[in-house]
Amino acid sequence: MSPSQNKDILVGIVGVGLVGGELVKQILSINKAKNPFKIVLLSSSRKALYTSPENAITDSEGWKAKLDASAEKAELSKFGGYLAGLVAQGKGRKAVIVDNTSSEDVARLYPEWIAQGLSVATPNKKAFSGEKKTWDAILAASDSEGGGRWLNESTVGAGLPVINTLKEMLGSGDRVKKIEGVFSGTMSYIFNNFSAASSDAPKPAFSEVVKVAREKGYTEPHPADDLNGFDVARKLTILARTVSALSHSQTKLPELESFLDVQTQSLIPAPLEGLASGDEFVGKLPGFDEEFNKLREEAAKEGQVLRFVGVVDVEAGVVKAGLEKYPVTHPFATSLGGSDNIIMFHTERYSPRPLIVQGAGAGAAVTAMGVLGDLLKLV
Ligand SMILES: NC(=O)c1ccc[n+]([C@@H]2O[C@H](COP(=O)([O-])OP(=O)(O)OC[C@H]3O[C@@H](n4cnc5c(N)ncnc54)[C@H](OP(=O)(O)O)[C@@H]3O)[C@@H](O)[C@H]2O)c1
Ligand SMILES: *[C@@H]1O[C@H](CO)[C@@H](O)[C@H](O)[C@H]1NC(C)=O
Ligand SMILES: *[C@@H]1O[C@H](CO)[C@@H](O)[C@H](O)[C@H]1NC(C)=O
Ligand SMILES: CC(=O)N[C@H]1CO[C@H](CO)[C@@H](O)[C@@H]1O
Repeated sequence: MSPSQNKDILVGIVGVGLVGGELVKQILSINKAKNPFKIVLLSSSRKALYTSPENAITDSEGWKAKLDASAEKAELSKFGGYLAGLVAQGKGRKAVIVDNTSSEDVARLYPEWIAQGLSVATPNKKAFSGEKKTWDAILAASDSEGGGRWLNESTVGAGLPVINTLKEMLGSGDRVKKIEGVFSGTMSYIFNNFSAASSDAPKPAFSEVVKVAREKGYTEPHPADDLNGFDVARKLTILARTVSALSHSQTKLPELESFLDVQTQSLIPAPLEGLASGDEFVGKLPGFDEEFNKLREEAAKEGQVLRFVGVVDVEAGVVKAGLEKYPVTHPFATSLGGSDNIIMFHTERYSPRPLIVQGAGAGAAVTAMGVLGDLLKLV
């Protein structure tokens, strides 16, 4: 056995669609002589494909047909044991499971996987922003003898360096005062269009902007799933927990039992709350355009725009998501295009001018990059 074989990192990918597929492609594009990754498990919600490390997936096109033709059902409970078994057979081997689903069922298995010595890398926010007891179980499993690591960079801002930036600031003793940003690509698109910085820009109705965003595939099929603010609340929970966990001294931040503890302003008009159909929702939204118009006009009179932002105010001990006003000259007003994310870190060192991270916060290529960046930390 060559020494390099001992450094194998076995990869299992649960959920192979756009980004999962893109991740396979990015892993296989690493120079063979230097590539430590061996893809030995792929799974959709229906089927699974298991291979030995010797027969790991190497064909960035052919795997789809192989997975479709596989006779194995996707049984989540088997994945951990399969990978742990392979790790036990090769000295120095490691294994990581990539969860590319938005499934709560998959997230629930992280503590078990990590306790088995497997690492978990994922853009799925559910486990880290859900019930505190799940997150505590992940921490405990990772701290236990032989426990694996958990990697969460792509849960906030997809491939943008957000969590890593935060970790390095806190680890080196900087004190974070406040993090504020536009964390939802959908909300970014909607308000960049609805409330543009330039006074010459058209002033479309709110319902029209939402309708167009939906047609372009920027919103969930039911726009209320974006307008409820929960996606932002989940991302803020992950940031707030990370600040609390890694700050050198105790912070005033609340202990969030789950993302539901974040003060979140929903943009769903109360009478449309709970409508089951996305079409019906979009059909009735024009009835509420006047309210949004008024907010835009008030802001414009003050030389401001509207943005849906998330704030982790460490000094005030507040975590909140909602509609805020920013001057037309502010980066949140001027530098966002399309569905960009932007995140400002106000810290003791980055003061008075904050550190700013900005760019595409969604999309297959950048999200897969965020995950692969995490995998490279295991090498
Ligand atoms: N897309 C982005 O730009 C982006 C950016 C940042 C973060 N994220 C996060 O990435 C995750 C996935 O994104 P998404 O919204 O595209 O999710 P999605 O549409 O629900 O895709 C889920 C994928 O996982 C598979 N799957 C679902 N449940 C499963 C289960 N129980 N066992 C095995 N496989 C299962 C599905 O299989 P089938 O194909 O068989 O249905 C599908 O391949 C989410 O957590 C999302 O929040 C996405
Ligand atoms: C808003 O979107 C519409 C439709 O796509 C487009 O014509 C318009 O230029 C956009 N406005 C701004 C300010 O981006
Ligand atoms: C994200 O991962 C880092 C380790 O890479 C960890 O310190 C931090 O607590 C994690 N945050 C959450 C919310 O899981
Ligand atoms: C983050 C990620 O990888 N998301 C992808 C997971 O798989 C589904 C399809 O099965 C894609 O649509 C997502 O983009």
